[in-house]
Formats: sequence, structure tokens, C-alpha cells
Amino acid sequence: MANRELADIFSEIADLLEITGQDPFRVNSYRRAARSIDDLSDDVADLVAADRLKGIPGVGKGTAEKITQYVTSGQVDLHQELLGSVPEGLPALLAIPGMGPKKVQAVWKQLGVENVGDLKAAIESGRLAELSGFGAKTAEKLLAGIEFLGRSAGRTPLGVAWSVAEALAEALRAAAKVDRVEIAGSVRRGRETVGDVDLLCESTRGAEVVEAFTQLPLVKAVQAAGKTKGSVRVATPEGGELQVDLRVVSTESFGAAWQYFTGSKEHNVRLRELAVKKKWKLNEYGLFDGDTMLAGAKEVDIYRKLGLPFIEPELREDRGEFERAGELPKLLCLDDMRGDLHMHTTASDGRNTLEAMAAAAKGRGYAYIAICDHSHSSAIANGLSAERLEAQIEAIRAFNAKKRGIIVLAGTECDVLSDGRLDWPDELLVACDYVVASLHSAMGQDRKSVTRRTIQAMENPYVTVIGHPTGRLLGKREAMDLDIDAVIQAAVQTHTALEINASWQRLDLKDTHVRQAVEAGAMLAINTDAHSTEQLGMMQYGVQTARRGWATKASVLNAQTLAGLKKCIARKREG
Ligand code: DGT
Ligand code: CA
Ligand code: CA
Ligand code: ZN
Repeated sequence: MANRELADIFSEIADLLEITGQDPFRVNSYRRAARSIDDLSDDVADLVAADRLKGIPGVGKGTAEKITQYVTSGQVDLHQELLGSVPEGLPALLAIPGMGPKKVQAVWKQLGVENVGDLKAAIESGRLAELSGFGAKTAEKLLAGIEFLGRSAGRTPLGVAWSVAEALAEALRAAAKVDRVEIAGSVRRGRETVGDVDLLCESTRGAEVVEAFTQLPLVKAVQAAGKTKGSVRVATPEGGELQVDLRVVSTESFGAAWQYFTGSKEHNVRLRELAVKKKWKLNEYGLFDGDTMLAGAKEVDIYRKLGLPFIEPELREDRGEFERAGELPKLLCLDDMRGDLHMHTTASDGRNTLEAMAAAAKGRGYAYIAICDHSHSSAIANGLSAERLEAQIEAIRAFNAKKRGIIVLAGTECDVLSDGRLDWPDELLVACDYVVASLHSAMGQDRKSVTRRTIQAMENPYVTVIGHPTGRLLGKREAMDLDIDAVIQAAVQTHTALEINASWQRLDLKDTHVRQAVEAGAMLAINTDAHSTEQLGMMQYGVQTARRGWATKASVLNAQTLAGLKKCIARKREG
């Protein structure tokens, strides 16, 4: 955690140095140090204690001093000084997609813009477009960026919320000596972002449990604490804040409460209507016929009594789960996943070796993985040269010969270039067992171009999967302007799978796209795009997204056996 915070401080120092127009050399040294710190597997505090800072690549004398200062005092003086030297609202401009330090400096120095509001006004008055290096098109993009930020404000990505929810549930179980704490709300439904976390606890000692909850070490502020409910704010590992609501309920009402607080509101409204039709009453305490309790302890009983099958939380959005209650799909689950088909190693920008990734994947019970390091054009991500890819393919063959209990497919994440050509010639693609093709550049092109590039990549017989098809970064970068209907149609026709990128920062395709792809008969691949062994754990978010899109095992490439997967690859290659 400390590493991440320190890396953020160093990045901000670099940005602030650049905004205030200082030596590019110095700017870069902080940027490089930020990256190294973020990549460290050891805690910086331990390195300081062991006097081992000098060993970190990119850390020189100056930056080492700042690291020590941070570890001893919790802050970096230079950072505080720099923050004091610019208007308070200025650093926030950097969060706007399309705004880098140079642009921030320009609007500040030349237009007197000091915060997001000023920038918006400068765009709307046309003053920004007249500034050299900006223009009408940039102004339009920045305005869209500001609106995008406004829309995503206040919501936390699922992956961040999930880890907070799990940590709190675990801590509460221990602190309040209760057996049952469950996650409810949008986190349980697997929404890509959540407003707050909802926890449910089964106990008769309400006040005591709430008291213990508000005193957990993770809690930063207590907003409410009563006999059966409490509300707190906790700091997230990403440096944000998140509200967590807790309700304490009795055993006999636990199922009804879990159903109620899982939501969604829209789903609950429909469910309550069904109860009302039968002249019953449904609330968070149970399902009642007059004074008689028909169901309450178990969630599934609420649904059964109302004539429904158990509806999985991910389907509870009033998107057809009532109309099609009799024919709900048997949703894919995490246990169905037999492999992970997109990950990076130290050969490009990953943190772990091929062997380490394979061992970790085996530990997760997978039968196979595909190593897909970046291709040549992804220079910032240390993309492989053709020679290095060939050597990697050899290394993978040698690894498989050792029979380690997991099969590694030799893959590549091949860039789709700005003109739609692939970064590798077919001779190299055919040497790979499996190919992910991804757009990493020129994502701002118009709808026709990005759609055309994507489809052109799918038309190549060696491309198995389109990686992160929309290119969005949740809360940070809007999706490309892709014609998703055309892409799904082409996926079906060319037998190319579309990736659900399970990284919670991405999660594209999103749930509604998945639903559309599944209905059209397209294949999906759910991949973590892991850059470290831990990130293989992000699979759950991809699976939840697939479930929200009504996906079954049959639609998912890496839920197939190795033989089944190979058949899918061959079917496309051989036409
Ligand atoms: P969020 O937090 O915005 O991501 O979304 P939720 O769904 O977690 O919403 P939240 O935290 O406001 O409430 C949790 C659940 O409690 C919600 O999904 C359904 C239930 N709930 C809350 N307020 C109402 C309400 O006024 N009517 C009904 N029917 N259900 C409600
Ligand atoms: Ca919630
Ligand atoms: Ca809530
Ligand atoms: Zn990628």
C-alpha cells in the first residue's frame, strides 16, 4: 500500500515540476522512480530499513532521500512545496482525459485557468480553441472529458470495492465474533462500478456488532451508528474513499434482508409487485400473508414462494429475468474457467517470468494459459522484436516438454496498427499457438476507422481473440467510438472471440455488450491481461461481467477443455 501511495506522490511531483516549467531531466527522474516503486515487490519501508534503496532501478541520491523522508514522516517536503506553489484546483485538471502537464501549464499561464470550472468556461467562451496547440477539436474533446469525469464521479470500480468489502467482512467476523457476514448491493451483483458497499450480518447483538464495525481499523469516519445499522467511510487502497453500510438482521429474516439489500431497486420493485398480486407483503423482514411468515430465512425461498426459480444476483437488473424466468441460462461460474488466455511476463511489461506465471496459474487450478507479451510497436510496453518472440516461442515449447502439469500456449498480443494492419507478418503469427490482436494506438480515430481496423484484424485467420475491444479505462478513458453491432457480427462470421478483459480497470466488453454478443452467437474469452501473478485473481470480475451478460460456459473459449480450445483455434485457421 505504501508503495502505491509513494509512487503516486512521485508521479504528482513529476507532473507539478513539468507544470511549473522545470528541467525535463528532473521531471523524468521522478517519473522513472515512480514506475520502479510501483513495480517493487518489496515494501519501500523494508528497503529503507535494510538500506537497500540504491538497488532500485531509476532511484538516485535525490529520489532515495525523498523515499526515506516519506517512510519516516509520511510525506515528501518537495511534494508539499510544489502543491503550495500552484493554485489548489490545478492538479485536478490532470485527471481530465487529454490533459497532460504541458496543456495544464498552457491554460494556467496563458488563460489564467486555475480549476476545472475555469477550464470549462474557457472552452465554452471559445478562448481555449484560440490557444496555440489546442484548436476546436481539442476543446471539444476536453469538454467531453470533463463531462465524462462528472459522470463517473463518486463511483468506485468493482475491483476496489470488492477487496474493501471482503476485508471488512473478514475483519467484522473476527471482531464481532459473528459467523455470518455477507456482501449485498451492487457489489454482489457485480456492477462495474459501485456507489457504496452494503454488508449484512446475522446476529441478535445488533448494537454490539455495529459498535465493533465502527471501530475496525480500516474505518476513517463514522457517519451513523445505531442498534441495527451503521454507516462508515473507509480509505481504499487506491487512495479514494468509500462508504460502507452495515445492517444487522436476525436469522429468520436473513434471506429476505439479503434479497432486499442486494437489489437492484428495479428488480425489487418487480418482485414486490408479484407479492402484491398474491395479496402478500414483501419487505426486508420476509414474505408475509397477513401475519404469517411465508419465507424469510433463506433467499431462495422468497423466489420459490413467488413462483420463480432462484435468480442469480448478477441477473437482478430487471433486464428480462422475470419475463424469461422459465428459461434462465445456467450461468458460467468461476470454477468453469479452465485457463487464462492473456497475460504478460518480464519479456515485455509484466513483473513475473513465464515460469512464475505458469506456476501461479496452475495453483489456481487451470489446465492451460496463453502468454501474450506485447508486439514490437508497443515500444512503451517493451514490445518484443520478432527475434525475441521467436525465442519466447522456443522457451515455451521447452517449458511444455518438462510436463509441469499446465500447458502454456505461445501467444502474442499483436498491435493493430493505425491503418488496420497487424504488427506481425503472417509467418510469425502462424508460429504462435494463439493470437490476441489489440488496438493500443490511434484510439481516438472516428467510428468508421476504429471499427474497420477491428474488423480487418478479425479477418486475419491467425487472430483468435480481439483484446479489450473498446479500449476503455473505467473512470479514466472513454471507450473507442466502436460500432459494436458490426464488430459482434464480424466476430460471429470470422469465428473470432471477443475478450472480456477481467481487469477491473477495463471490464470491456461491458455487461450489455456481452449479452448482445451471446445472443448473436459470438464466442468470448475472459482474460485477466495479468501483468503479475496476483493479477491472475482478477478473473472473478470478468466472470461476473459475463454472468451479467447472461453468458454460459458454451460461449466462453477458456471455459472449454484444451482440446475444445484447440479445435476453435484450428477451425478459424483452417477456414
Ligand atoms: P450503488 O450502491 O449505487 O452501486 O447501488 P446499490 O444497488 O448497492 O444501491 P444502494 O446501496 O442504494 O442500496 C442497496 C440495495 O438496497 C438496493 O440495490 C436495493 C435496496 N434498496 C435501497 N433503497 C431501496 C428503495 O428505496 N426501494 C427498494 N425497493 N429497494 C431499495
Ligand atoms: Ca450499494
Ligand atoms: Ca448502500
Ligand atoms: Zn493490451
